[in-house]
Amino acid sequence: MVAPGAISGYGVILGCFVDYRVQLSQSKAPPLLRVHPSKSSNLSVFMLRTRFLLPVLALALVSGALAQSIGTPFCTPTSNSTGLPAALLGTPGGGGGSDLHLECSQGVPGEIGYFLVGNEATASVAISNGMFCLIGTGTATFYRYNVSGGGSNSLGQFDGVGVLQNLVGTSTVGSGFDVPGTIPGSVPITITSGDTWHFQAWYRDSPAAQGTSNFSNGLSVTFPTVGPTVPIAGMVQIPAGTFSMGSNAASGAPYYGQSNERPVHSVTISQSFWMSETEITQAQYQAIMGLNPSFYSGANFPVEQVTWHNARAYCAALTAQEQAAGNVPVGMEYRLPAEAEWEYACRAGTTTEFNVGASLFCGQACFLFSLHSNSGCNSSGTVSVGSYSANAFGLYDMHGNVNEWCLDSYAAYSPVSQTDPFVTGGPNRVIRSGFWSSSSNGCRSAYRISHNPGVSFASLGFRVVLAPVLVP
Ligand SMILES: [Ca+2]
Repeated sequence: MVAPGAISGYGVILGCFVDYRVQLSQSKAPPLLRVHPSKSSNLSVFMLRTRFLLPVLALALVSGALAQSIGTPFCTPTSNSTGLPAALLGTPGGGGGSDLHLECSQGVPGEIGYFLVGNEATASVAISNGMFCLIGTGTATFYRYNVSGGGSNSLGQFDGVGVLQNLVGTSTVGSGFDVPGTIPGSVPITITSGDTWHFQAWYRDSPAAQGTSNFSNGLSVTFPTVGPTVPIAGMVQIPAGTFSMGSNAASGAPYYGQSNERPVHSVTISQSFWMSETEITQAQYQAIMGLNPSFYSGANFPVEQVTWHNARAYCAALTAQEQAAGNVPVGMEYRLPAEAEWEYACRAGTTTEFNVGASLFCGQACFLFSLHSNSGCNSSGTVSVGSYSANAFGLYDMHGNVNEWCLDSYAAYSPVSQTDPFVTGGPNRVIRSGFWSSSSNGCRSAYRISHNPGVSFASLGFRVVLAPVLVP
């Protein structure tokens, strides 16, 4: 949330209005606001008496847009030269980070204007021909939104029917303004769930008379707490829990346990997370990244021939997409699974070598050879994801089909019990699952290999989790 910080009054308030005087003097246009700190208007007296507190950036993280209502009007506007008061309305949507779209209608056609945001609503203060309603008390602060997004003096303009819209057309907004998730200012403020902000539109009227200022009504908007997370389709919620990571399987047939799976150690996954129920498909990858690098082609086949970097780029793009839709909880992201998350999810409560029991037979996964039946499985490449039964968490192909990148660097295990382990700093990245040409041994829940993150194979894909942010 916002906390008061350094004190600086005039910079804030003058930043809102004096910019335009400068701009207009350059263009030989009349002044916009007939106020100045050295003159005794209501505003200047107020400014001389009041110290505005600049807010400092809150540490709270906000991810995604905040769906919200249209706000509550306050502050009676005065009529302009058209005989009408400018009307500020808010609507949800528009794609801005705050999910608030502002429109100001009934302004004066051809005149310039912009939107203001402040942290306090107040009784009207007469300025020129209008009523300014964001001054508040001594701790109030307010900022201007640059309507066209084209610089510090980006003004909007009222069109032929008096609707404030972009002046230079640099925004994708046809009319009105999508409020971003960040309040401008020398120290930008992120709009946070539960915040209330107050909006007003300023505009010029009667240029023939050297310009007068007017204002719309005010609009108070409370941005509600973000609702329940809505993961993308195909995500399965994995509960928090504790499990034994690794394997003590003997080194001989049919398991061929590897020394790097020892010592078995206790791991706690402290927080519930979501995991994609299948490997990321080629259709999913194509939709986000616009290309399909796979060797075995099929929309519902797993994407492969992706490097660890490619997989991370997919996750970043997916996160950005879903954050924009307001579907990513605070402190979470779409990313590759940590190795511990992967094995925990694969086991789904089992302690056997496979999540289907002590053995893996043909017909239970996409792999090449079962050491438990000593038979080949006629596997010659990847298959559609989800072709075999899911584990107890509802996850498919945790054994076989394609190998799967994890987020971690590869390292030897420690016997120490750990919570949310995550390894960084090594040259190679962990790979899990086994693939279409693996023996059953290579598909075991604890089986782990690693590779340079820059390699890609037709055996290697990934799945994603929606989980707490980790920085590899
Ligand atoms: Ca797999």
